[in-house]
Amino acid sequence: MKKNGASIIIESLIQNGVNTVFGYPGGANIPIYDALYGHQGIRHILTRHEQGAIHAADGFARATGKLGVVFATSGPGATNLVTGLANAYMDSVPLVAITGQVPTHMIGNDSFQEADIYGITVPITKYNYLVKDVSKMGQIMAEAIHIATTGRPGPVLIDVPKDIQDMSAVYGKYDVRLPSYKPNVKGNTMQINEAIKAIDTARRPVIYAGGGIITSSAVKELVSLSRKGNIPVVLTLMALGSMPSEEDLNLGMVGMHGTKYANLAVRECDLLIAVGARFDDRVTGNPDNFAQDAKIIHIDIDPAEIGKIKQVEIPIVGDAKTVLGIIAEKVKSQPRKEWVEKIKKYKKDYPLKYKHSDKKVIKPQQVIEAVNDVIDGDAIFVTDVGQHQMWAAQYLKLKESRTFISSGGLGTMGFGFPASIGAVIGRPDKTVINITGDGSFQMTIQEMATAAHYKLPIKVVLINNGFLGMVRQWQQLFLGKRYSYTDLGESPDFVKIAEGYGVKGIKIEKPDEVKPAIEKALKHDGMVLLDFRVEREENVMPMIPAGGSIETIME
Ligand SMILES: Cc1ncc(C[n+]2csc(CCOP(=O)(O)OP(=O)(O)O)c2C)c(N)n1
Repeated sequence: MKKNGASIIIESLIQNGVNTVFGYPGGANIPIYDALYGHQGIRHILTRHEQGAIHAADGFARATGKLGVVFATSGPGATNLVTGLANAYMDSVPLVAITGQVPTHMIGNDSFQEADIYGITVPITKYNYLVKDVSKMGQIMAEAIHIATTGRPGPVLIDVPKDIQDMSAVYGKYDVRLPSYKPNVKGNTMQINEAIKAIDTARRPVIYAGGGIITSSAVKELVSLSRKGNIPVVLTLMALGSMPSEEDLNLGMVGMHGTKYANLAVRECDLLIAVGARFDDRVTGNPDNFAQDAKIIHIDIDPAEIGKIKQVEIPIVGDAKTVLGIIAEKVKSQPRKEWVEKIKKYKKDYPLKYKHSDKKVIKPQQVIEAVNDVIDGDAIFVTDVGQHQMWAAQYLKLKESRTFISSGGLGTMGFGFPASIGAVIGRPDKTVINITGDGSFQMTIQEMATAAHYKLPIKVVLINNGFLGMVRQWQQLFLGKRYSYTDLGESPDFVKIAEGYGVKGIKIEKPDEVKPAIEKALKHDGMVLLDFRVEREENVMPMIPAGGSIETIME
């Protein structure tokens, strides 16, 4: 059957199980929006900014495990997607972005709202296309979705000139055959056997789990390997939630703001089993000193990650779930009593801690603890970037995967609130809580209009310290308190802003009001913005300074 390019886009999405799209229209994608008009198969969420749309699509993908899809027009619409694409690329999120482009014959003429989004996004997408022939539209859609969602997931951009959207072609069924793209899922048997032998003979092994555990749904396999071999687990920011916080052998986050016991375990291990993790500098500090006495097994679906930062003795290219499944089944069950006792002692001796306030000022950590008390891990938490993000990562109690959503690799302020929109659209059965800072929230604050319009019951926990807190912390610790342009000055009236957008706002200034306010917000049907005025100069501890190691830890 013949369809125009715009309808082919919509039909391919539906055929591939996509029923939710986030986006923003403009001159160059009018035909795509026209194809959507009155369409029953796809729900389109209109945000207030393209950055909001792409972070929402990203949050939707992270919360559900499904593909996120975003539409934007040419020029400024497309360039507004750049941060979101880079964000999804760094965190391996499956996303397809479809941008309108000026008509084919006008490309290269500096036409109105023309930007070479194909060229701009080459380094921040897994793959990208400029469609020049409508007869390829169906095939390109099938390929793009396949590439975005398989192997190591990532964002794919398809730039579609307006005339291609209007032209017609036959639309059928498409096989994806990409000879040069074949992710290796199974892993090499000899290397897997070598890994099993190394685990069986290790006395002090540690599993270093990354976001790949969540992407490949390897949670069960991870927990089973840890329990069977009595192997402690340290998690990256991206892997939080992949092992229940309550699990004894879960040592929480590792790295710059990780727990001291997680970092000590890595320092002392004789075998590091890295799975779906990429030895990011916020984890390793100085890579030479990271797990310096350990043999390293590295399991990753992306061969480019292996050996990139750290020399590895046993490389395994494969899917985390498949490979861990085999390893967990075959390793010997071992008590490893001495090692486990040592870890338990570290956990007891070096707990996360902060000075409780004199009852007059709210401590940010106390807000997160109150969230735990009220929610008991039964929510999806979405953070922004800064101190509040690290406190959330340290203190939140989590029960299952896909319940901690955060911008890890790019560290994008302004990600959290729109990503919460995506999360709540994808998981309407869950309470969605955005933990944010006054700096981050103001970067995409306009999306409150989207939340109000679609009646999305997001609860925003705003840790308001009046500072760009994380930068201020570095200025305090390393630059002798030279607070250069990090003081945000007088806070705006967030309650009034919330009310202006048609949602509820509550300002909280006293420690004993913290918990009741969270309870009240949860009882309220719609969105609530909780503006917690907290201690202005609290620091995130422990901290291993950039490029440092456990020896340089600040507590
Ligand atoms: C888009 C963007 N710009 C700048 C930064 C650098 N940066 C990292 S954390 C931070 C401060 C964040 O402030 P806020 O959101 O208020 O959170 P807090 O650290 O106070 O909890 C800044 C400016 C960033 N990560 N992202």
